[in-house]
Amino acid sequence: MSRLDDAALAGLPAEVARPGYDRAAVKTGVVHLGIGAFHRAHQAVVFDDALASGDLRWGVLGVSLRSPSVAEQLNPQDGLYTLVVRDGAEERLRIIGAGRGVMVGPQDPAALVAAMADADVHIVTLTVTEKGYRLDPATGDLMLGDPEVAADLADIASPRTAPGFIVAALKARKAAGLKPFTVISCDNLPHNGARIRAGVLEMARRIDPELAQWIAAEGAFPQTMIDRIVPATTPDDIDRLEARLGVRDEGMVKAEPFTQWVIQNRFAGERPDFAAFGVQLTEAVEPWEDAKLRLLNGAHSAVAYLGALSGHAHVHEAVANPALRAVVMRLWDEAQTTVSPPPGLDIAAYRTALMARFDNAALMHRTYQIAMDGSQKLPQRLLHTIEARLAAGQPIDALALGVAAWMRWQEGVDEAGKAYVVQDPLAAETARLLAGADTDEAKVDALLSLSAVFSPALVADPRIRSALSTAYAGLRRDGALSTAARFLTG
Ligand code: CS2
Repeated sequence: MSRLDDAALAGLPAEVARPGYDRAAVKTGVVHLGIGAFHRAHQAVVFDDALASGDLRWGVLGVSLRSPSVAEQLNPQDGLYTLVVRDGAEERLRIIGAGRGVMVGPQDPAALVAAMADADVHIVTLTVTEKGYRLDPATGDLMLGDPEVAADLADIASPRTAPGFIVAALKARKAAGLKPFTVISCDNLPHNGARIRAGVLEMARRIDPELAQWIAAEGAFPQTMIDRIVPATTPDDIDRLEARLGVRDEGMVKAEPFTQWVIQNRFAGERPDFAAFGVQLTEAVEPWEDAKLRLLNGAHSAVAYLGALSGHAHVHEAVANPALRAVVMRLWDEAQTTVSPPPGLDIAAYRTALMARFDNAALMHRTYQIAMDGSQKLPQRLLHTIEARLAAGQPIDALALGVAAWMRWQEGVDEAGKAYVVQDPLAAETARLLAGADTDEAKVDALLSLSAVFSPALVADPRIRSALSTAYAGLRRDGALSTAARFLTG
């Protein structure tokens, strides 16, 4: 079967939307670090909209910082792929043409730095996941002990990390008399702009203080809130799409209809007319970010651990269980008192819409996928919310159950006795801590000693220890559904 590529576009079924602009005339204005499914279903669509409007400056060079797999999917397809939007029985197909190919960082770091230093590039976006920033999750400091960070500091001409590539490219731009590009973090991190800025400046300062000063003065690292549920593509999704397209698309992504991008109105140079393509530009991103991280992502993580432990493979199946749905509702009751909704956001309506998004059965969003990297996700999704609730003297039962479920998940065996791989940068550490403790309380205490996850102030609060111990003991003794069932009546 032949692959999707430029030559195949004309022969696609009529209902498939496709680029109406001259792809050969597109320039590369954006470099995206970490080209996973999320970028392809979210930011790339906005740049594709910009191209479709006739502004041909916004082609996207994708970058993988590790594996060549996305390059192998997209490069033979002239950078093209299908966005499959699923809602109930409805499925809409659109070919995204913004992609200008994919480079694999480790294959030729210097070539990537040169590409990022090109005068046509105005924006560098990132989705490198929480751990890709090389920042301590609890303190936000650059992890100088990370061997790849150390390697970047020793030889910035041949970087390995996301902050390293940004520093190296900014260094080259300064030397060439160019402006910096705007760096737009699109990961679910609180203050994502300030975080990547701090990491980049710290690294630059250690390499060349003048470079750091220039970046601080001329660069821009806007804060963003990004939102779209984009489950990992499965081989079955690819086969089904092939049957509809008549060509094979190894780079397809699937997503829900909802999409939102809020960007702080701060740029170092050129940008597309974002507002014309549905992006919200504002000075105050934080209220959007808090609401999204604490309501959507907080509930997602809690449901992922509780659901996966109790045998629910997908989010829509987990939230169809009344006890787990009740946990989500209670978690939202708890979290919503800690957020100040931005103008235009009605929390009650937001909650209703969110539950409908979780209920979208056509997405097949795996709980296991969301369960990944929990140690990196807990602070912004559940722990900051817990801190705010405790400071106000308010109960934290549902939030604590979410955290306890993460602790229980670290054991690597579900309630049916089935073993799974705990995918988390701290997995070896959590396994060691759990193995070294014998009682439920000791296990909770052992995990609370992870200073990269739990802040000292939180750990010192007896209320968190007791809430976690109760919830964790309940999970181990009665299982997730029975433990969750208390929220049905309470
Ligand atoms: C999810 C997010 O995998 C996860 O951790 O919670 O990817 C979530 O789907 C997105 O943030 C939605 O915008």
